[in-house]
Amino acid sequence: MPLLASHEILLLSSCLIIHSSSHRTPTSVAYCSVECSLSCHPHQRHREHSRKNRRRFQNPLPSNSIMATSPTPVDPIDVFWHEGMLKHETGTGVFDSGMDPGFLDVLEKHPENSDRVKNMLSILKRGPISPYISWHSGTPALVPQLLSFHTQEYINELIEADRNGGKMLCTGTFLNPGSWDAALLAAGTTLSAMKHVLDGCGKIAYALVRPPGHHAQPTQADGYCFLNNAGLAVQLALDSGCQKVAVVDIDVHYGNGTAEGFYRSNKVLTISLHMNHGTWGPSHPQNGSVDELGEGEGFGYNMNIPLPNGTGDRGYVYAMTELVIPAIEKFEPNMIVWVVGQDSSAFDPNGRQCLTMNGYREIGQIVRSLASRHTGGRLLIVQEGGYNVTYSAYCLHAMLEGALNLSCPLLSDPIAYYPEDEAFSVKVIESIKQYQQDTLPFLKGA
Ligand SMILES: *[C@@H]1O[C@H](CO)[C@@H](O)[C@H](O)[C@H]1NC(C)=O
Ligand SMILES: *[C@@H]1O[C@H](CO)[C@@H](O)[C@H](O)[C@H]1NC(C)=O
Ligand SMILES: *[C@@H]1O[C@H](CO)[C@@H](O)[C@H](O)[C@H]1NC(C)=O
Ligand SMILES: *[C@@H]1O[C@H](CO)[C@@H](O)[C@H](O)[C@H]1NC(C)=O
Ligand SMILES: CC(=O)N[C@H]1CO[C@H](CO)[C@@H](O)[C@@H]1O
Ligand SMILES: [Zn+2]
Repeated sequence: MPLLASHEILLLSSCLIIHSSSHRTPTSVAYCSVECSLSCHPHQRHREHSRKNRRRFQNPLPSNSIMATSPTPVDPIDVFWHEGMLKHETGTGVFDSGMDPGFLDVLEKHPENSDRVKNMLSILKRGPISPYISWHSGTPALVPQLLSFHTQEYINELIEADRNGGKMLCTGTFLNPGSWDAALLAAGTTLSAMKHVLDGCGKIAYALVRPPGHHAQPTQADGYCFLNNAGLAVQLALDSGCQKVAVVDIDVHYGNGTAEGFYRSNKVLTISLHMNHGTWGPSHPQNGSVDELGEGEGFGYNMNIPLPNGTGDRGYVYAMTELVIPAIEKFEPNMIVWVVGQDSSAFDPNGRQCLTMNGYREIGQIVRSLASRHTGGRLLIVQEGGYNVTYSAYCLHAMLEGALNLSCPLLSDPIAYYPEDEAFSVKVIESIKQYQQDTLPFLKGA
């Protein structure tokens, strides 16, 4: 059965809006500069910035293109990227093992390869969402910046592994020549994106980065991750005066590294929705189960939401509505970090969660509205996993559409979806809810 052409644009007649040509002339061409203060409050500068960009959105595509347009002009998403991150080579072998058994003629690429990110990049550059994207270049992190999350000992270990020409740090996690520079770029690019938002230069920033980060713990690498990009950004927000930061991680795997980094903190609410995969050995001792709640002052501020296989769009939206929204409302963060992996999609080789573009779009809308209510709209999005080279890009597109709160989809889903076992996931989510309400001090009586 032929699939829809990749460039095919969903045309919904109810979504065709003809813009009036009236719009305000930009009053300033200044982008963010030193004038932007490092504060945790929405900044005037942002309004000028978005007004400038609005002009472009009035007529985003050549006149021979047909597209569904948003009724109101929207603020852009500021995407931070650097092509040096493509230089992290993860090799080939049996799945992610790096092993050649000798009897296979065709060895596949490691799932965390640069192709996946090339497609994410190109769908944002050349796809129908491109008019809503504003591009920024990332820069490498400096070693002292890494010490806000990682120990000096661990960083020294990585530097030495790089100096010695590379090392497998744990199963599937290869630091090869070029990897360390890419990892520094991923961390630095995420920090730049967070700084952009903190400085009031934009509201929604997306760090399109690899190698991923959410499994990297303060003292060890894990699950294709070396440096915890999101964790470093959270720490930057705290160091810049944000009192409370919420992390919502929808990668299909438990964001154990980020959880571990803030396990004893009540300033960071880490929430992770993931497949109930359990622990996977010495590099990932955490099970991601509901009873891993944080410790000391941080008790109750790590919420794990392990979801059954095949949870799907409606199950995820139910979990967001029943568990994530009420927790964020109670916590009242000043900043939200949305940690995204498209490996929770229906077609991912590393996951079994069956989300489709529709589900990602809806989750994006929910996260956007949480940011609108609590953080003055400020949101940092950080890229993690997502290993189906085609569908991950489409799902990223849908996520960002949700975050932009576009009224109509700009792309239809090119592949069909699996049926979901909604009744089962609802039961599981209800039991997690009961458990959290009985156990988490800040949620009691919610
Ligand atoms: C994970 O679960 C196993 C089996 O139930 C248990 O032995 C182990 O202590 C758990 N790990 C953590 C970090 O809770
Ligand atoms: C999910 O899949 C895993 C691996 O295929 C299996 O071990 C587990 O029992 C499944 N869980 C549920 C709830 O179906
Ligand atoms: C999203 O768009 C809808 C419809 O245009 C609007 O009612 C809603 O307030 C918007 N939400 C946010 C968070 O901007
Ligand atoms: C991505 O999903 C499609 C559709 O199921 C499948 O044909 C393709 O093999 C998948 N690719 C990867 C890398 O998993
Ligand atoms: C909560 C939890 O499982 N923490 C573990 C995270 O990983 C580190 C390093 O292996 C362990 O020391 C923690 O106990
Ligand atoms: Zn993942």
